[in-house]
Amino acid sequence: MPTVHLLDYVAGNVRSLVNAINKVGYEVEWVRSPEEVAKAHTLILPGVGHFGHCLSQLSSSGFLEPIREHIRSGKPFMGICVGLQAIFEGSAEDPNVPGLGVIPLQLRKFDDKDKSVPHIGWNSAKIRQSTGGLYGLDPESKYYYVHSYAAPYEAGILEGQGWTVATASYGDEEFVGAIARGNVFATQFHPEKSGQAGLRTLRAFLTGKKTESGGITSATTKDGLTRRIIACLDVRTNDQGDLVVTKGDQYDVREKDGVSSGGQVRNLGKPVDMARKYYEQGADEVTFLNITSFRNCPLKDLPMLEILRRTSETVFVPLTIGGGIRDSVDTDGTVVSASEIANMYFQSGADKISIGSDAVLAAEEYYQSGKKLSGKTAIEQISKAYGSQAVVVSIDPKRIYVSGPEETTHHTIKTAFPDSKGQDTCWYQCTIKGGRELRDLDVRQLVQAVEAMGAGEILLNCIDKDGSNSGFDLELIQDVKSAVKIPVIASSGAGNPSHFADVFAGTTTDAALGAGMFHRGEYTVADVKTHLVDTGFVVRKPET
Ligand code: 1PR
Repeated sequence: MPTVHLLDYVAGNVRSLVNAINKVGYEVEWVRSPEEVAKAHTLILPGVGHFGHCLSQLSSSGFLEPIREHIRSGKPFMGICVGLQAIFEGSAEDPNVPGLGVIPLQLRKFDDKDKSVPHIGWNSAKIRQSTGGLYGLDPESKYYYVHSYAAPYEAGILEGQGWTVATASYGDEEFVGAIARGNVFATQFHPEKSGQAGLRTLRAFLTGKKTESGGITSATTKDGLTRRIIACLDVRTNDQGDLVVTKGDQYDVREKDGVSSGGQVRNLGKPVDMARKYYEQGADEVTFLNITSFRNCPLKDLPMLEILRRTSETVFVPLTIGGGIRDSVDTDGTVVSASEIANMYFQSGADKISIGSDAVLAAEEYYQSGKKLSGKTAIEQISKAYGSQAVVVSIDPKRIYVSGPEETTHHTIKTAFPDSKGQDTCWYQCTIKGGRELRDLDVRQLVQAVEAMGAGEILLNCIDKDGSNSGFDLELIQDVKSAVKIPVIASSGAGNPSHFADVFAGTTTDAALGAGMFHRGEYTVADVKTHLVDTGFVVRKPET
């Protein structure tokens, strides 16, 4: 296999990039010191975390000049995500840290007035010049982006400097999605997470086919994010000791034996095989939740790491892993920080980690301290090191009815679905340990606290709706959407494709997740997307 050199300057998730490079027929060799840069023919700079963190690491390790020299020499260079941002002069994210300065322009933050930030999901990369292709980019394809800062696009400026530019729009902001000049190519999106469309671009770059045009595809030409569909796999060990995909009914995952529950753990299949099936059906992301992680130390939970490793070899869309991400003590007494656990997951192929119980406890402390950020919570530490987009907070709320807002100190909503006593006011109580323990914290308090701590996304479950097949809790979802700027994933209750159309039409949710209806084989992810297209929504169509 021919070799590609990948710059290793900071711990992070580059496993999926290595897998994607292998997939298109190349071997990866790491560049771990500035001296090694010179031996690279094709050099890739993957981007991890913040602009300032990335550039400071590169600078303090002495990489900046060797990278500039590589670029000047005319040998192929590719930057991905923050790797694209690095070739600019600087970023509003860290105004005191200079970039490589190949492009004399500054990056700026997306305006969050009327949209979620970070910008997470599948968007376009349309070439602005009318002639020629660009490393297989297709104006009809969708690519996976995850970032809060971007290079704003102004027609003609970059082109005047000899760059070919592909752009995407987010709300009314147009930004650089990919850019190329001579030996330099950079993408704001992650080709390694963009399914076949991303692999096509990576292959075209590595084989030097700059003018190759895209090869497909889907019918949509509309700008902006597509409706993101996520397949979720709750994983746990069954009574035979095998790691299986299971699915609860209001979080009870045991088979119901006549009227009472308490039978065997529901076994719906094998995690790696099912993740791959959903990827092939067109899932935009796959999430694994290790639902019994609170019982044992995740460090001993090697099968979950193995599941990630194997899944990331064949699934080229973002992978999220949740369960047990908190400061822990290993069985031999070693203290292991949440960041170290997250790092193990990232190294094994996860793109995002999801925090449940620990986020609730951290939010309680945040309010007890008068809304002071300690800097020590798992959310703060992981988002500082890997970027907020890598930190999802998974919430397991329960609906609590009250006679009126005065009956509780918590934030209430008026509901169109009164309880059996006719009470039409309710609040959403946070729980931990998979719904087993109720806490004196409402969902609004939780989401605002974790947003302040640096979480990048909310995975919003609902215990009342889980496994009910009765549709999402639109009231809960819209209430949470109105409380935060970060993206929200609606979860719990999907029973058929029209429930997805309902949640996109009835709320401003950023993504929607399904589990049971996919696992039981009642509907495929493709069925959901077909229905969404039929009802007027834009989705990413999987490419072959
Ligand atoms: O608290 O950080 O260790 O994380 C534990 C994680 O495990 C949390 O994200 C929590 O939501 C999850 N979890 C814990 N117990 C259960 C359980 O089911 N007994 N699963 C559980 C949560 C909810 C969704 C589900 C949707 C969609 N599962 O992920 O997939 O409700 O289901 P549906 O479409 O079939 O209705 P920590």
